[in-house]
Amino acid sequence: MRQVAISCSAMRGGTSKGLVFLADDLPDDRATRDAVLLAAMGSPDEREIDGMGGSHPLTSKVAVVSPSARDDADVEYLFLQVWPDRAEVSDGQNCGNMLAAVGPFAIEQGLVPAADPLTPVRIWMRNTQTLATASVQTPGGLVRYDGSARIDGVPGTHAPIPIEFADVAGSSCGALLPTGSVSDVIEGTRVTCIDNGMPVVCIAAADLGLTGQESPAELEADAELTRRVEAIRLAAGPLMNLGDVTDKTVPKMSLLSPPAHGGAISTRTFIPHRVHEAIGVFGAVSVATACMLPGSVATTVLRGVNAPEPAAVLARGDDPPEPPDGSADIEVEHPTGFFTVTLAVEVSAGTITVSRSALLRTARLLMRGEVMVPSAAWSQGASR
Ligand code: NQM
Repeated sequence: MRQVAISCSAMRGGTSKGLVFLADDLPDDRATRDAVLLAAMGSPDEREIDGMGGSHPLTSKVAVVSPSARDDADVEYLFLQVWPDRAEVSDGQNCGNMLAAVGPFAIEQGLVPAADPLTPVRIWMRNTQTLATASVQTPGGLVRYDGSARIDGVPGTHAPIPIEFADVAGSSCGALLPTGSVSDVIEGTRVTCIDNGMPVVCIAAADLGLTGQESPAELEADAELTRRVEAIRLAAGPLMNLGDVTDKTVPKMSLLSPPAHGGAISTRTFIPHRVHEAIGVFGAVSVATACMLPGSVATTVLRGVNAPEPAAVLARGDDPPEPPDGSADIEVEHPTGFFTVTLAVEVSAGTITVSRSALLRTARLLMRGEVMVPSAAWSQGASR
């Protein structure tokens, strides 16, 4: 069987892992591109045994990077989720974890000249048409991966990659609160539907008969729970302007409970069928934002516990005496630790605008070379 070699890098981005390609190295035609990526990753097959995928949505990811013609961006990033067990490649969501790999990759590939000692890389995120700036350590003009930054869900320490977002509210659903309300009842369960970079449905774990401290494996094994969560998700999709979400990876379903380890809130997140071992980047940003919205499921869960300061500020009323800048670090607890989101909000006439969000990730180049793709993928693409 003839195989075709395609240049790519294998990279860890945050708590995810996948292949990173230059757009020019992939077929232009979308069906052919998808067939090539499925073959490269070994999908469809739960174990992805005949490819590079890691048999879990978090390790079956692809980032496609290209130079940008925009004035406000250096490079463009398209995230593609390759389903391990289904012959499907989806651009229907963004991924803030693989985003962490884009800056280092762009510098390594010569798309962005390295400064010394730090290179800011402005990244246009094509999935959500929004902008991020990642600061990559480049002492002596070389990308540095080692360092002292620790993120939960990744062993060891690495060079920090702080990432800033200007405005990601409503980037998938058209509005921060796509249903027009801070809380709704869907399928008999109170929810907050929110999109601050990722469409997320927040549910109080207690409303599903859970403590919220269950392990991902326990939650995935609970057939009645997964059925109920999926029923809420399918009903929430159209209300969040996402249409029929049966075959989509959004919205994510985040079960919230009071913090158990000194953070702001505790989470268990269906993404949407497997349960995340941590929490997605934009998933965490959206949950943290819900913590700042009076009347949301998150603030209800937090009532009486150590709610983050902005929630208390905002709860004082629609017209606070001094406009609070509302900047806060919110520690989102997840199954393997914490995810810290820095948020700045502005409140005016009772409406909330998220003016800034920031967070810390790390990334590492794992392998650079060529992925070998059976040539049959090109004819499969033509018939897709
Ligand atoms: O929410 C998992 C991940 C993600 C996506 C998912 C992500 C994000 O952890 O920005 O990073 O929710 O599908 O990589």
